[in-house]
Amino acid sequence: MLKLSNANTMPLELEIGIPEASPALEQKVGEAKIETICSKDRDNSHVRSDRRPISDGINCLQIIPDCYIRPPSERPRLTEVVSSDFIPLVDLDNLNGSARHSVIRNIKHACQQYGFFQIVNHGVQETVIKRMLEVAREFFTMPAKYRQHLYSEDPSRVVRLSTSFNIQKEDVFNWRDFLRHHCYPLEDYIDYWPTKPSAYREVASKYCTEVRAMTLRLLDAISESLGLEPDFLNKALGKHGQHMAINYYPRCPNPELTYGLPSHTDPNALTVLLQDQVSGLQVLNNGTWIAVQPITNSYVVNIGDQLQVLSNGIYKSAIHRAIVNSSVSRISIPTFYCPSPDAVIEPASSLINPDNPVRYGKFTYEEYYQKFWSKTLDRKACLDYFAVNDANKSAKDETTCLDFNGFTLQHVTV
Ligand SMILES: O=C(O)CCC(=O)C(=O)O
Repeated sequence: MLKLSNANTMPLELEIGIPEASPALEQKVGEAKIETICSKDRDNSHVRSDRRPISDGINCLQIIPDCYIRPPSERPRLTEVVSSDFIPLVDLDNLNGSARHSVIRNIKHACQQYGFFQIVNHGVQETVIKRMLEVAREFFTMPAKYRQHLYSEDPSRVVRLSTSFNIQKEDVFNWRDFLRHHCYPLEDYIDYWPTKPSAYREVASKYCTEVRAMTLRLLDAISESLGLEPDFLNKALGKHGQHMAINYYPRCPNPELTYGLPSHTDPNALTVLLQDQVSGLQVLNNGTWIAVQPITNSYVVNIGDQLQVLSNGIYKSAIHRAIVNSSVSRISIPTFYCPSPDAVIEPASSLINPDNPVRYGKFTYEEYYQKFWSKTLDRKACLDYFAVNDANKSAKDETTCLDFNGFTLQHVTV
């Protein structure tokens, strides 16, 4: 049993997460919780030990709390979003036969024009996908006491439950909770993973092993599509890293006022995202937000910042965001495939030429990752901190003046 109280309510004893709780009781739980979630240590000098994810009661409120409400200029403007017919669909079965060249051409087109594509016939078993989505949902709907010990605001933790994106740095929070953990090498991390739901480790280890095999095939194909040796990207990632998140976006009283995640690019090399049947992912293309409608047993693949650097800007790290839903909760499970922390990342020399001069300096992935987590998502793009100055300023501007949240970012020289 957990004891709750705040200035306005009587102490309240209840077990959080009981599905049968009445709406009135749920509202009280939410009210009691909101003060600790929305209160902020402005100097960020220490981590609050009493902070809680949204799924721990806030999601029961009928009105969205102020600390989740974006200023009008930053809101998602959902009426302007178009549907996903534009996102290329790639059948990975065809990578194995005589159609390989045409698939690779499609991948090249998708990576250059969108930074995004969807894949089917990817080799991850349907039953493995289904079980992964089930345990993911179970994780966020079981009583909170079984997951609360995993809560942390420290991005260096190899397993953590958290909320929003970077709650210590943000002025407005995002309507999202997440469980995030490292997956590769599996034997280094599995013992830290959640033990509840009881099937979690078994299901997630199968899942991330199959996703890794699929991602390695994709990396070969993407290498080839850049005119590089098929194993170029594989080698560039060093010993490789693989992280996985379970994003839980609770039902939200007013999706027009907030985000699950505001627009951002991913810091890793390649992201393969599994989502349930609730739409919420949107991709920015030529200034228009495109909603990606879920296709059963498919993945959404997006280029991350490291592939933009390795390709010397030929492939674009895709700007995307997640919006929330007023009637149902949503689960998405991105796998972030990344270099190992000590891998040194720099543009492939064969992709540097007078028409495409070098755009990025050399850095370790660890340096990049630390920078990414030291900032908020929706301001200056992390890639800008690693772009080369002066000579290639126009190339750099192309990636910096991105339309984040409907307004153009100020260019800041690094
Ligand atoms: O939930 C989604 O569809 C997007 C998730 C995402 O962008 C992320 O976790 O970085």
